[in-house]
Amino acid sequence: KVRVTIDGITVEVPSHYTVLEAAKEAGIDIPTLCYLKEINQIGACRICVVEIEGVRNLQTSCTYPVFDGMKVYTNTAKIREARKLNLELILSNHDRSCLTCIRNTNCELQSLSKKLGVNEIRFEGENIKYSIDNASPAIVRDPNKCVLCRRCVSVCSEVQNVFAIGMVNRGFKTMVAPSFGRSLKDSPCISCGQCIEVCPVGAIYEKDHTKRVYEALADEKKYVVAQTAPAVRVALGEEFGMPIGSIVTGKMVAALKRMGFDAVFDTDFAADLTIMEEGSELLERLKNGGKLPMITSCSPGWIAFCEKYYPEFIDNLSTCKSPHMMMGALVKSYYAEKEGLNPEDIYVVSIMPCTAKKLEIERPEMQHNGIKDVDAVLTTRELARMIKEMGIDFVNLPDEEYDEPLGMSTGAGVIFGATGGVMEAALRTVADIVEGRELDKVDFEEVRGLEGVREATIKIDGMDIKVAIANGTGNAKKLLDKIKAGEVEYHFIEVMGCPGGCIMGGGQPIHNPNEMGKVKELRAKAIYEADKSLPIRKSHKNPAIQKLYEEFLGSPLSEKSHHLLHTHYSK
Ligand code: HC0
Repeated sequence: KVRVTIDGITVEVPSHYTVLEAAKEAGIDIPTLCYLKEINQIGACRICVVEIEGVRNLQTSCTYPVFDGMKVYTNTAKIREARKLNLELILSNHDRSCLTCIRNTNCELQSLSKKLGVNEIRFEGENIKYSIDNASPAIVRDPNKCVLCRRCVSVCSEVQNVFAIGMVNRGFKTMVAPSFGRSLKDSPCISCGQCIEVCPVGAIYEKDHTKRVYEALADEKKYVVAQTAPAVRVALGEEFGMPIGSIVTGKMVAALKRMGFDAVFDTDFAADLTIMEEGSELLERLKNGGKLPMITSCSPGWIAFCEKYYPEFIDNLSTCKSPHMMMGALVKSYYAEKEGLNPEDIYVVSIMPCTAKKLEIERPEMQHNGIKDVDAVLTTRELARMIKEMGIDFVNLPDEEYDEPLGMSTGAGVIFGATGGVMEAALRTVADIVEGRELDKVDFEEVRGLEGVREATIKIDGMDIKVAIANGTGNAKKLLDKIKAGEVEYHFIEVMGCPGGCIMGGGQPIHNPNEMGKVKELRAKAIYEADKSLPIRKSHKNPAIQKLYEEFLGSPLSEKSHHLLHTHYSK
């Protein structure tokens, strides 16, 4: 440990700390812009500059290491002026159309301008007008808003190991972009949207689907169905100032009904259905020598990563479509039949914490007879925007119930939203089926947690089932490389494309990315609370699922199931 004095306050901190970390320990807030703890500590924006006694020039506190006896000043006139000037220079080359910006009122540049007392624009840069890259089905990139902080580049490469974007050109022409002037659409981008979550401004955001949903809602011929993903219910409230980790399922359903959706269903129902199909597929592969390890296929960011970087694992993927795609297929077949609706008149909107779902619904595998399973995907943020635009007082809404029959779900369905949840839900059902009785065990704590890669061995009917879980594609890479090297062997693997699973999807409410650890914990806690609060917690016990098999599908892996609920990805 070393002793450091910052603005007269002395603290003892580990010797590997930076000045910024030491200041935090001393309760001193140094403003930052490009800083992302451990991922992007590069001193690019020079907002966090400080004075260090005995050291020439101002230094960036996010990069400067502490030393014993160090004396630091964070709040002198010289520092305040330098920070303000640095910010003004960033603003000089920024498209300052704040009023119409997607991040208006939730922008770090905006709040920093206020904090540092910028009250006039003194300088103008070259302000080259770039075209907006909106060719990708999921992600839009606006270089005019970019402040070159490089957070997105770091997350894309260091965390997700995707390397879709980097720094190109020099001087005023410097920008963040895919290589060779390509669009994101033609880059290795997997549409996970983790770049959006860390962008301090409105330079990168999801492809808008609100317009097409407004149009569908206004079209009298259309029967418009909403379905809500597990992770949305534990995050949507944040957009309305509610505490992080609030469970707002009932209010969300009430809001969707007021918005004019004809039916509101729960993707958790389809998650239960996925467990029936995927659990059966696993047992089938175990019994008949099928391809192992079987790897979950519900995260479209992960699927895109697998296709682009690990095609040799494509046959390991479960053939199950992701739950919301299964729901779309069922609404346009089972539900349409039941209600006497023409599938062509049904418009399915998935409310998702995910940006890659926008890519997924466009895949040719995800349609039948030219009719798409799902027509639009709204992120949690887009739904919140629509609720606000429609003047709905979300916080004071009563709790309302999903519609039947596709609104009934279990605790196993809801835990899909957190890393390890699909695995746990599958184990709850597979264990009962293999043992041939209903086990008391519901919680499989051994697969929970937030670490990037986890593994466990689960004993079921005397058999050792070896499982692993990876969240974030960078962690998936670590796991797959070990499997390829023959260092580890598993029967079943869950991979989710985003670190933390869907609760941390690229479509979720945006907070200061340096506080996301806490956000992740609180949202995950809420997911497991939601699970505990439900009367039924195993997918195969869901009466609506049982009825679906009786009335329509026959049995898991039946011909009809294969036709509607399964697919194949090709190399
Ligand atoms: Fe997920 Fe899903 S759990 S991917 O994370 O499997 O997005 O929340 O909706 O489809 O159910 C996201 C969340 C889903 C799907 C489910 C799965």
